Amino acid sequence: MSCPELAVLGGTPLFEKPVPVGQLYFPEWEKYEAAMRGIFQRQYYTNQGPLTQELEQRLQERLQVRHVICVVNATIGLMMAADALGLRGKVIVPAYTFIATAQSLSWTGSEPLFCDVDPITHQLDPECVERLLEEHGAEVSAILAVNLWGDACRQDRLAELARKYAVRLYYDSAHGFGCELDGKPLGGAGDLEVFSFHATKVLSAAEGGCICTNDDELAARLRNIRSSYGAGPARQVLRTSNGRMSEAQAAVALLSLESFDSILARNEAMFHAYRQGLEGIQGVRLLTPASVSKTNYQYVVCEIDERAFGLNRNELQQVLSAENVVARRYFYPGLHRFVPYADQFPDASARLPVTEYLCERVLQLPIGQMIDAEGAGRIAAAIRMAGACAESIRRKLREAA
Ligand code: T4K
Repeated sequence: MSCPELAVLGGTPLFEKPVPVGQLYFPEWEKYEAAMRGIFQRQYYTNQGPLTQELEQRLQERLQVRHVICVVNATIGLMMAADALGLRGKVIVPAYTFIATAQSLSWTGSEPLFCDVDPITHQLDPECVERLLEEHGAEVSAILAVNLWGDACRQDRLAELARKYAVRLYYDSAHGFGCELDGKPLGGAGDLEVFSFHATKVLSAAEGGCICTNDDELAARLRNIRSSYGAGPARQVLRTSNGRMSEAQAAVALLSLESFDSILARNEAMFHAYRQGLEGIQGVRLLTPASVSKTNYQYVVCEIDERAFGLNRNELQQVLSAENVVARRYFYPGLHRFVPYADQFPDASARLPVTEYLCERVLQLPIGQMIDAEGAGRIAAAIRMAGACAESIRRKLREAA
């Protein structure tokens, strides 16, 4: 590849159609049609139908947990979790995560207390958690940790802190389905874990998610919240909601589960193609999930160092966009800069240096159904060329602005 071949400098885009950032694995049409026919024949759409029950059973076995409670999406799952845990006051949460993590607290009446993350792994930093626990004492009722990018937090250290300071600990594992820590599937840590089965996730229900717990009482409360006192033994709860997963969602998730091993194998091949293709490019760091014993390759995450690469992250995103590669800036900005938190925590930026740093440098590259290992290699080659042609690209972008 040479400079003029880059689409931003007048070449032909690498891909004819935009390639989205992640996953979107669709089941085979014939299998989907058969599953939908079953729903039509049974005339049963939702409310713990046979497909949802089967999915919960299978997930319990796979994740080795006592209870899996399927929900309409992970955001609602996190809101239900905060209510079922009876959280009040402040909840420690990373500032570097998707907005839904903190919003689940705002919806249920507690206040996020933003914590920084580790610069190498991007996971919640236990040292920062401990500082906040010391500083805010009894005002803190829980730690909501996030297992990010197909990797995991330092769960042993977080569990120690939760015990020492007598607070709840639960996990937003939206990115974590299929990952293993020390050979054990994510899902059974803390009081509970919440997974996302959004279409952009490795396991897809189109929209969907589940809450996992080994606590029988918590599970009973969650089931009452999910269905407005519908399924399971009755429990009085503070608030009910409608977090039910439909049979159509469960059907997609069951088909996705059937292909799960081949999905991970495809992802692995793409990740290796990126690793090979990006090797040795100055100023581009590809994150390799290192805390887990098995990753799901949920995201391909790069850090761009402008000084070494020649372009900053936003400029590289524009270069890739011209190639029809929809690279994303997850997460931008840090949660402490969103309404209403920016007004509530005006000095948060100074306390969150790693979050601030990552929000300016991190870029996600496509992985999943819409691409393959060869395509990943071509994207990596375009990134290499962008670094080599940085000066001309900058000039071109300035002219276009
Ligand atoms: N916690 C964490 C740490 C999370 O990352 C998330 C969600 C949650 C909690 C909440 O989980 P859910 O309530 O969503 O179950 C996306 C996803 O929608 C979201 O699930 C994900 N994390 C977040 C990181 O990214 P957006 O708004 O940035 O992008 P979206 O979904 O519109 O699409 C991504 C790309 O895929 C686009 O380029 C368009 C393409 N696309 C998307 C869909 C849905 C398609 O081509 N076809 C499609 O059907 O949020």
